[in-house]
Amino acid sequence: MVTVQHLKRTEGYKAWLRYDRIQDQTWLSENKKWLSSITLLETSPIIESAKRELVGAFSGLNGQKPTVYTEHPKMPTVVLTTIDRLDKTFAFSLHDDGYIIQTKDYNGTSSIIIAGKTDKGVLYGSFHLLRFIQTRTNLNDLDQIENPKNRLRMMNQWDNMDGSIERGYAGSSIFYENNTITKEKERIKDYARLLSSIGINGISINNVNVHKVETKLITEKWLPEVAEMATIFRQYGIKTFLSINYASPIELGGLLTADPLDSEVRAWWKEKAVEIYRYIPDFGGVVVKADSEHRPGPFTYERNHADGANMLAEAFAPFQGIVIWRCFVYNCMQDWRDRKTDRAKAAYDHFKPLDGQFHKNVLLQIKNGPMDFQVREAVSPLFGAMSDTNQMLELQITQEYTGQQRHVCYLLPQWKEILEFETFAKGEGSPIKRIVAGSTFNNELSGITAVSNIGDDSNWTGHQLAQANLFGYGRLVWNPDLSVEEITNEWVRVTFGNDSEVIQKVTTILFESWPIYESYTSPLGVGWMVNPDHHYGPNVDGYEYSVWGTYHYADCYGIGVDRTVKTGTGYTEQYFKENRDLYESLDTCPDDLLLFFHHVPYTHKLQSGKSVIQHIYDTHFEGVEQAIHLKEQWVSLMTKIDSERYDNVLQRLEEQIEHAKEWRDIINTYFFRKSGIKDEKQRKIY
Ligand code: GCV
Repeated sequence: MVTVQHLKRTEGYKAWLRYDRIQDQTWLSENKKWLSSITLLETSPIIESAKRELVGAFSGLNGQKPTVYTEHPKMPTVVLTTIDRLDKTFAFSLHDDGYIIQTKDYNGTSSIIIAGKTDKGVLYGSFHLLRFIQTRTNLNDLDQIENPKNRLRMMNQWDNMDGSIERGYAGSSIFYENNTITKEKERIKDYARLLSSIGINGISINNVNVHKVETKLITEKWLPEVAEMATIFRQYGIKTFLSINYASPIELGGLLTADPLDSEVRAWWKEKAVEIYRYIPDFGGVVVKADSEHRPGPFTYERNHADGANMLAEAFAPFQGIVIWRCFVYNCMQDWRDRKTDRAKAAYDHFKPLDGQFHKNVLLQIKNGPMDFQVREAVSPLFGAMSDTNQMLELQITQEYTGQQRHVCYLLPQWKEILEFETFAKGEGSPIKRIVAGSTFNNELSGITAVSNIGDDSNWTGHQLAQANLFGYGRLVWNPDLSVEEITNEWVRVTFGNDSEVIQKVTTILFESWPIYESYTSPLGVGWMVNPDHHYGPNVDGYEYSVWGTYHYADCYGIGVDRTVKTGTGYTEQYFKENRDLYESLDTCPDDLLLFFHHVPYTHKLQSGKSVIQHIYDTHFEGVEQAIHLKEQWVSLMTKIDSERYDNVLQRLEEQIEHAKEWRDIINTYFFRKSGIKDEKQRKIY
């Protein structure tokens, strides 16, 4: 069995927390003095974590363990403290998780002061200092103030207690095995370190599909061990949440109903909350998938989602617990003859009428798109549509529809587009990033969450380059105003070092990867076209003829879903006017979402000037060529990257090329046969 001690020595396991001996003599001559001591003006379990990180890192970077003081030594030192302990010259306005890092003479000693509003800020600031060092920043005049833009910065694990991970592509769960909680907690601690280093402050530790065994996580059988995990995360400033089964009062409590308005059901949840908080006093709250994909929910009792969520909210409110209620509610068994039902409309239809009815401690979790984490889809019109309701954005780091961590697909550019999307909810200046940060409607609760992409593979994410998605997620959620370029540059440097050729090439590979993946998979925003169930690989009609019907309506004349008000499902109506008009008209609908909004003939001319069919052929041929080029760029870095990580990426890029060819051929042949229209460039189509 591979032990964590062994894993710790592997390159992939270190991820971006790597502190190899610094060889850069120029940098050392200016900055080495900062690596020899740390001063703790106070302590707490979280500040102890910060100290451990700095001691471990400085030892590696400098080849010598730093001295730890509790009072200012008469030598340059890194000071860890909460800001209130410092004098009036430190009058900064910090949020709870905010911090400053300043190089300054303090108490007669030259110091790098890391001062947080709370101890969590101290920890985040310490990780920030380490990034400065890893990117060889001059430490002699630091002056940084950081306040996270999002209060809740969460991670959702889709881990099951049998050790499997729903949509997991990097091995088995690090949390569970054989229907128990794993005894080996070291890896969970290392995960907590990774998450905390990028600013994550909440985690729900089990799948939103809560099956029989996991339903019991909120019972005394498992709560002591859940509490142990919560202790690990707490030391890194992360609150623990659980996904719960809406029908728990029946399954655990022996009640005959889970009706949210039933007094016994309400009393059952209240007692349950008391019990949970007895074990975990700072428990974050619960995540709920209800009335979704066959999971139980309030609809069974002819109640609505506000009834369901508020019942739980009442139980958790006395402990400041929150109820994160997912809006992924739709009819997953849509009949192909029914051309009016539109899955894309469902969340808005269910939730918008309930605006203003949810309790203060309910937070609605909305997937970025109205369908399901496709390579490209429109943004959910629910963002900004509920001015009196707390909203949270859900992204998917795990690459369910974007290559399953066998293809490189860097998702930051996609997330950035989503965050910057102008909803016009309160006129111009209402991008999604402001709505979910709570600033557009002054929400007390708000934030961003994402489905994690890690498992027990030695490098956490299966594909070494998929680590960039995890890192980038945290950094972007901390500050959505950061550019993708800044975050990417940082990740490449902290992961692969500061060689300019490595930075340039890895950055290029990452930046090109999403457009390339899109080009050889499903075109023009139509989505799906994957094998049902596991969702890997091409199958154009996979969902067209499945009971889980999700349609693109391709026939011999054309393709796409007519979602217009004029002739289609009326989905475009759900957007604010500017976007509704943009998408409704064929003249203005952006090419990349054309088939999401319109059904058009294959001969339809895109804004690019090409016909739809020629666009499909061209992108599929070009996508494969570009995938080959990704590999060429990687190969040119062979001597500059350790063989473990080099080989991991090389093997996956080779697999990606073969798989891209399969996508190309299946898609092109399908549309050639359907349309009967030849490729203008007469390339080989089977
Ligand atoms: C956890 C999609 C995925 C499911 C997932 C679901 C959800 O349908 O394929 O695996 O279930 O989304 O987000 O609830």
